Amino acid sequence: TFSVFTLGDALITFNPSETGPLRYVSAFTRKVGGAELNFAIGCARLGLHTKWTSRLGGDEFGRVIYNFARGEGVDMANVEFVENYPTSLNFKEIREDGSGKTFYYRYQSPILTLEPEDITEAMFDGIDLIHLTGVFLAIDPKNLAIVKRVLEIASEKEIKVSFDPNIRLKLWTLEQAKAAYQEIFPYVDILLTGLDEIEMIIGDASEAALEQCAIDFNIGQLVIKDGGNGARLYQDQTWYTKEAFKVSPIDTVGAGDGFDAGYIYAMLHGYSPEDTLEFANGVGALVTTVSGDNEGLPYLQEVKALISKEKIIER
Ligand code: KDG
Repeated sequence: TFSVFTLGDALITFNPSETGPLRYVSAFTRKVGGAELNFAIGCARLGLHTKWTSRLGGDEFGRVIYNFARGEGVDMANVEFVENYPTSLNFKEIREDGSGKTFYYRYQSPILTLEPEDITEAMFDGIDLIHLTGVFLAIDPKNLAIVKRVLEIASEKEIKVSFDPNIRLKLWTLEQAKAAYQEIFPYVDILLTGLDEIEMIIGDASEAALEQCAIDFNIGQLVIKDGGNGARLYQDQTWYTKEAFKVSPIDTVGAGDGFDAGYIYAMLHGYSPEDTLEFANGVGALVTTVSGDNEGLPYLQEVKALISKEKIIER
């Protein structure tokens, strides 16, 4: 079994009971979210050993997140509770097509208590891949130092690094995001980015500009996610493309994290570039068919069934 490491904040996510403007929604379902935790759950469901590093509120909601993640089989050895830092909340608005808006109540997140010294070499024993995202960086300027410490250990131990910019302009400005990415990209082996995101970051999403970005930052695998239009990969001076699966989305939040988990699973297992993209597309598509940020993350058999169009016996 391959082992992956990720690090990030989690929130209680409130999914609306109906679509449309949040101001008219009066009932919500309490769920769990957080980009890196979604990724961790995705990896665990596919069968990877997944270590998540985080800090949770020492409150009832912190326990909900802990028990949920542990129940999904995520390795919680690096997760601690902190008192007097209430768990952050995220209220979602969802439109008819499954897309939506995010309303954060995230002021003093428990993960602000994580320090660079808390990152030890021993945490990375046996780790095959480290996955980081821009959400963690966006939460606090200090988190760049933590990420740099992780990247230092990654280069020392020659562990592959994947990164998803996950731009959240409700948490920081594009200028702040770009400055941080400039520092991170040179250490990234696999960049998993939305097409709109990379366009915001480098100002141009033409193939020539993307190829230049991969060269400038020495990114071995540049993966471009484009939702319902499929995904592309630039690797060894070659472009690979794979169309998306046709599904009826009801909640698209978390699809990108699922794609990342699928990509990393397939890549670690030596799938070809096209098969890796197809597997990742499959995971992303399945996430959108279930309400919640991570509930739709599939088990291995479910992705395989989608890809091979094999019928799962249901009754
Ligand atoms: O990628 C999905 C995440 O955005 C969601 O689960 C909540 O972590 C979150 C965030 O900060 O937006």
